[in-house]
Amino acid sequence: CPSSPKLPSTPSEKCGVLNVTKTTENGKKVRKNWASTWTVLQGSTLLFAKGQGSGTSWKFGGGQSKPEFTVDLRGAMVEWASKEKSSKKHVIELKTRQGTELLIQSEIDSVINDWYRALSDTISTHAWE
Ligand code: I3S
Repeated sequence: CPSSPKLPSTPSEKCGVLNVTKTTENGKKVRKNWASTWTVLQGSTLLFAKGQGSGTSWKFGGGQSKPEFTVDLRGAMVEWASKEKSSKKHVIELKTRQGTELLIQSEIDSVINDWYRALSDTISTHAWE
């Protein structure tokens, strides 16, 4: 991952472009807004940065750019989303302890399976923190 040279890298570090939408924020339902999103797993934190299409805004960690949104995976839950949650294929549902719910999707089977595994592993690793 080229993202964040300043932060220590951990074995679980992973990054890539995924389709992401919030569905709930602090326990309140919000309207879906799927966006192609640069996603980085760092320790027990998941960081998101929406792109602006040109590709130049993908990276954070260099200069002043900041992740648009971060999620604390400690105590979170991850599962495959039911058909009611989305009509898309390969959708992961992520619920945080802070009451944020996200859907994370990729058209590519292997990509989303790897993320599912990485998120599940991270959540189990940090379960008692
Ligand atoms: O769960 P929903 O309401 O069927 O989700 C769809 C909507 O968010 C839709 O946007 P509008 O709010 O403008 O109708 C999105 O374009 C769809 O992608 C959402 O459904 P999927 O099944 O793709 O998650």
